[in-house]
Amino acid sequence: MNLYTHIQKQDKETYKLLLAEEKRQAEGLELIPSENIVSQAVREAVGSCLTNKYSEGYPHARYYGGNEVIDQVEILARERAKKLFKVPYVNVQPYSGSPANFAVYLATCNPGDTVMGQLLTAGGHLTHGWKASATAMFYKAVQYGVKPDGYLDIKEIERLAKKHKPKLIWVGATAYVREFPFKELAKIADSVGAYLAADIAHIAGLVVAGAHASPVPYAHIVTTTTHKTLRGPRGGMIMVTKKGLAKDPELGQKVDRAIFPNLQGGPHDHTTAGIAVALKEAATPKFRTYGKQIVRNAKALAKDLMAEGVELVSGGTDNHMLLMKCGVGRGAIVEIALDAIGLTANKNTIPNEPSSPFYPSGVRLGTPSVTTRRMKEPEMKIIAHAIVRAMAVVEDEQLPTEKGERKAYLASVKKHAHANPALKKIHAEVRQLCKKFPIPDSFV
Ligand code: DSN
Repeated sequence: MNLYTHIQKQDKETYKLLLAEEKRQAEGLELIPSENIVSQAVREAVGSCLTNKYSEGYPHARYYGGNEVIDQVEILARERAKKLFKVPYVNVQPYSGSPANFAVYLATCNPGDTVMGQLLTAGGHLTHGWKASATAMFYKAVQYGVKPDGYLDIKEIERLAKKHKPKLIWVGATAYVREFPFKELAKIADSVGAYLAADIAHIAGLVVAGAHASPVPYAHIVTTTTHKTLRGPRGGMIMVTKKGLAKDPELGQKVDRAIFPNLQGGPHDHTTAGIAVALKEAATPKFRTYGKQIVRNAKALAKDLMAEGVELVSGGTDNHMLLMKCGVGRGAIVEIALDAIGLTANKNTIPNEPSSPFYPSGVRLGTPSVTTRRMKEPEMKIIAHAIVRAMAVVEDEQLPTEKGERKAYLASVKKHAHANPALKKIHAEVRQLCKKFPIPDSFV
């Protein structure tokens, strides 16, 4: 089905690019754990006439006229989110996860206040206080890490919290393979009077499906993106819990103000409609089965990879993601080899990273997208075997110690990988697998 008939007629260049990306997505497998594939229903919402509207403000309190329908769309998305996550207050306007998180700082802290979050190189997110993020420029960020076994170091978090008395503590990450200990973190936050904000961007769909514990009973605020395991459009949400409202009855209004007018302008109403549609999908029994299968697939992939000799951070996974240890600074080399066989993954730091965030030593894999394509455990075995064989092809490649040589070296690895006969053969097998599991357009 050609979804782009008008673009085809009036803009050949963009049309060609869209078709190329459709082909890339159909003929390869996305193993980046933060990516997913939305339903046609979500795409229709995002491509709808709602993109034409400005609606600064909130339902029934807008700065522009003509928002009667938009109000209903926003209320629908909010109500669905409230019911699904069991929270009393939701803001669905954040453009994505980073502004959602920044709004939490604005709602709970003053510039210069101390905050705590998981270190980026130990799996945390930029916006949890990493030095290159605005969050560390405007707030005094204390960072915590993980133990050698890959689990959060609760004792260290408690020691740091007692020492630094942060106003806000983050729990949540972008590269953490274990279940988040929300209860323990809440105990620590409560003991120092800090707000606990849970960033569940990665695991929101698992939480909804009952495949991961919910932070809602423990955190004051919960943020998420809507496009990862939740399988919605690119966007964000901020939820205030009952516990949050008990700590500060005005927290909801503070969050709203932080998003608009403090941080953002008009909301992306077409995205809000897409979020509403995705939340309806996520409330179905089918989605519960889907979320659980994501985790089963990740565990299967972990087991199959380890059986073939791959070393994983923390020796496995509890969620949708795994982190392969690839050797010092070799993450990019393995990413290139996987790319050459049609598997898209991303190089990533590993705990106690021996190299650097630019040239890290791991590769992050995830199963949300392949599970959306209805793959199960037998397919994870095929994917694991493909990964292991691709890694073997590049096993002698080493990142140059001389920093100035690295870029050219990786470009040459890429060129050779795409011409390598062994990798070409595996790529053909991956294409066959993709044909058997096409991208579905509906999930309900
Ligand atoms: N970019 C997201 C991820 O890949 O995890 C985090 O923001």
